[in-house]
Amino acid sequence: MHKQIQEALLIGKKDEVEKLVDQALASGLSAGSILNQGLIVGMERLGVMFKNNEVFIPEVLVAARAMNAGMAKLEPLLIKEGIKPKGSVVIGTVKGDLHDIGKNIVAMMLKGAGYKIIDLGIDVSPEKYVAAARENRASIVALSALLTTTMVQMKNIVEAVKATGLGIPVIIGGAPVTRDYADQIKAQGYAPDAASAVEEVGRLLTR
Ligand code: B1M
Repeated sequence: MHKQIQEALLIGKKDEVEKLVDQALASGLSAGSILNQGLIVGMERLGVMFKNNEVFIPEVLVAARAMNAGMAKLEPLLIKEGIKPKGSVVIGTVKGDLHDIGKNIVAMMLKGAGYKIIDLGIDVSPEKYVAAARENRASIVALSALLTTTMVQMKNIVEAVKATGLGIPVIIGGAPVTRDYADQIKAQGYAPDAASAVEEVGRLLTR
């Protein structure tokens, strides 16, 4: 059943994922096992395929929609089962920047990997990141920028998060962003794509 859920997710069959999740629950599988061995493994497989250029943005978006549909069915049960998220991620596109497709994919992949996502959307000020990080006791703050003119905002946010003294790491990414730039502005994490972002967040939170 888990395998069938993964396969339906990989081809973005939202209705099929919903139907299979219902069937899996009816057959007595726990919401936690459906999440971890079905949906999350499916999303991990998709992440690898995306990284290897075997699937592209449109496929990722439809799979993400299917993942969300499956998650929506499981969410109330997971809360009842007491499955704790791996950590909470405050994510957004930096101030002045309206590009959100990549950020949404990163958020979706992280959600698929079991993190709680607090998505602040686009054009997010340093103050807003910091307030959301405090309010949600964030494990990590994730910044996306697509413009060379807005990636400079990342430095302000890294500094603002550091100034809270909460010790929350910051991960950055987006087309113009590089590992060198992350080092330069002292961001703890960097990832070139969504699948690597999941790996990098995992690495930063188990340090
Ligand atoms: Co804009 N735009 N755009 N645009 N746009 C680019 C980025 C540009 C490269 C196009 C070009 O000139 N060739 C260029 C930037 C040049 C530069 O600064 N280097 C550009 C420009 C100039 C502009 C405007 C200034 C144009 C204008 O108005 N004159 C304007 C700026 C608006 C603003 O933000 N203030 C503008 C506007 C727009 C639209 C609104 C029309 C639209 C955005 C719609 C939306 O996002 N909802 C748009 C789009 C679609 C693009 C292109 C065509 C595609 C971007 C995209 O979604 N890619 C883009 C050209 C291009 O990239 N080929 C372009 C797909 C997406 C999945 O990839 O976002 O890179 P990406 O995300 C990847 C990775 O980067 C990474 O993972 C993702 C998945 O693998 N990643 C992270 C992203 N965030 C991450 C965070 C992480 C880790 C990894 O950790 C937290």
